[in-house]
This record gives sequence, C-alpha cells and structure tokens, in this order.
Amino acid sequence: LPAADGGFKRGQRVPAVFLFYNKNSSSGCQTEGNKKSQLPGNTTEPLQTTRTAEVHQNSTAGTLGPCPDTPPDLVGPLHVEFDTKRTLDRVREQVGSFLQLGGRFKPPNCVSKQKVAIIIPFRNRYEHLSHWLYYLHPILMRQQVDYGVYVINQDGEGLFNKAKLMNAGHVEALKEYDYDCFVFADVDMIPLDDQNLYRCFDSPRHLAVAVDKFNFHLPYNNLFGGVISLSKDQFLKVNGFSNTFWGWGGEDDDLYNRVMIRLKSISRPDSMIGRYKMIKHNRDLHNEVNPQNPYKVRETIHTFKTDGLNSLKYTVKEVKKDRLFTFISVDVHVPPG
Ligand code: UDH
Ligand code: MN
Repeated sequence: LPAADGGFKRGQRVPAVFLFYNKNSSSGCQTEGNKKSQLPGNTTEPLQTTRTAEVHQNSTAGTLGPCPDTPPDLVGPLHVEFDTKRTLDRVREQVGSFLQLGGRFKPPNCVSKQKVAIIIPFRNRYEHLSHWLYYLHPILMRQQVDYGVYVINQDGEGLFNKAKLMNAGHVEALKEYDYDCFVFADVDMIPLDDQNLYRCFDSPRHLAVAVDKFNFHLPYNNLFGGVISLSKDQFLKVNGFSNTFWGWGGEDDDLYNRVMIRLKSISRPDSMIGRYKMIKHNRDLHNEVNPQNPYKVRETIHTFKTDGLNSLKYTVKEVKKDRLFTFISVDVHVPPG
C-alpha cells in the first residue's frame, strides 16, 4: 500500500473546517467525560499494541513520534443534522482531498498506536452512507486514527445477514493492511461527541450506549450493537460473529454471549460521550424480524466454536475503491427458501 499522507504536508494539522462543533450544546458535557460508568469491566485505558513495524515504516519519512493518548484537536459535543441535499459527490468534494483512495487516512504528524478498520454492513442505504462519511471522516481525522472505511455490501436481494457481512469485512480488510482493531458500525449511527474514540480497548467495547431512538438510554444492560470495537485478537478469540443469523435480530446478543464466554467483560464510554443519533428509517425489505433468532441466542455456548470465522464462506463479487470508502460486494450464499 502507498504511504498514506492523507493529502497533508508533514507538520500540518487537520484543517479548521473540520473542527466544527455544536454551539448550542451546554458546556457541562465536557466534564462528564471524566466520570467512569458503573458498568462491570469498564475500562478507559486504550489497548496497547506492539508497534515496532510501523515505527520502522514511518521513520523513512522523517522522525514522527507516537500520537498522544488523548488527541489534541477534539471538540466534544457535535451538532449533527441530516441535510437532505447531502450526496456522495458533495461529500467527496468536502472531505475527499484529505483521504487516500479507498477511504484511507493516517495522521500527518504522528504515528497512531492502532490501525483501525471500520466495517459497515450495507445494502441500498446510500443516503445514510453520505451522512456517515460526512460526519465520521472529520471525526476520525481529529481522533488521529490510522484507518480505512470498508462498506461491505450484500449482493442480491436475498435475506440480509449483517453478522456474516461483518465477518467478511474483517477478512477482506486484513487482506489489504495489517489492521489490529475493528470497529463494526451501522451506517445510520452518527456519534454526537468526538471524544468517543473509534479504537480498541482492553475489553471489547460498545460505543453506542446512548442512542436518541432509545431516549439516550441503554434499553437493556447487555446491548452490544450499533457501534462496537474489538481488537483483532479479541475478535479471533470469540470466533467472530455467527454466520447463521438471517434477517433482523439476535446476532448482536449472540456476539455479546461469545464475548462473555471467552473474554468475560465489555467496556463502554460514559453515557454523555457515548451519545448517538440514528438516522430515522423504516424497516428494509428482506431484513424482517426473524422469530427463530432469539432461540439461537440461547445456544451460543454450544455453537460458537464451530459457527463463525472458522466456518465463514462467501464470494467476493466486486471491489471498488471510492475516494471515501472501499466498497466490497459479497455474495453471502443465502440459503434457498
Ligand atoms: N443494513 C443495510 N441495508 C439493509 C438492512 C440493514 O445497509 O437493507 C445495515 C445498515 O448498516 C443498518 C444495519 O444494517 O444500519 C442495521 O439494520 P437496521 O438499521 O435496519 O436495524 P435497526 O435495528 O432497525 O436500526 C430495525 C428496523 C426498525 C424499523 C423502525 C420503524 N419505525
Ligand atoms: Mn437502523
């Protein structure tokens, strides 16, 4: 892969145009960020990874130090609105010049501790994708992440399988770059605070803890969906997602079970920092609630060792490099009937 300079000159900072923030928000939010949530397994320490390889790579381009643990250009609460005139073309004009082809970015003046693949399960949601890219690229740049955005499209009209798309995204991203952290993000989930770091932690992390559609509260304590992060090692330890959840529901609870069985805990940001807007939408065609899925969630303990990354089968139909993202269309082998 080419050295990702992200269009910046060495020493240049993320442009001020990306530092927009919510003028209407109350200033009290910032201090909330220091409170630890009461959840078991909560940890605020980012995962430490060995980084000898990247140091050598980057040392040819000068003497870049490691990025600070707390990115200096974060602005806190964000103003988020879904302008209907926003299109991929416009977003490409607005943020494209800071990216390498395929939606890749590296901070220009420091070396990130983690290499993060953002995996978005997708079919026929281009309007949502425009909003996601418009908001997330600048946030991720301010967070000084070395990242790539992977839109994993389910080919065809068959029953949707979000979890299998996630597994395929993990495998395909690793073919391109030595990612050590995976953020699995629904295309309609937009964070409301850039202090919610898109990186990996000592425990698998649930980032979307306070979503507007649930009145900014966790609907149940074991919710582990919307936006989550797992290190490569954590994801391998749980054998990824199940491949067998067709239609809507349950795959996130099954992953939660896998994490609890194998890794014992999850982490979450504080509920002020972990705020999200979900873009309003109707239920998609061919992603109806599957009444069998809740029964499957009770069986995780018996199924996870043989149903997951080690049993994953899919066919790549197309790989396209957009400026803003890598689009990978996969046939997930929808069962007949
Ligand atoms: N997704 C797609 N295309 C689809 C289905 C799902 O891209 O056809 C992806 C997308 O990333 C989405 C995620 O899968 O964010 C989760 O699917 P979802 O947004 O349909 O799930 P959610 O729980 O909604 O948000 C369920 C239907 C709610 C209907 C509410 C009517 N008021
Ligand atoms: Mn949704």
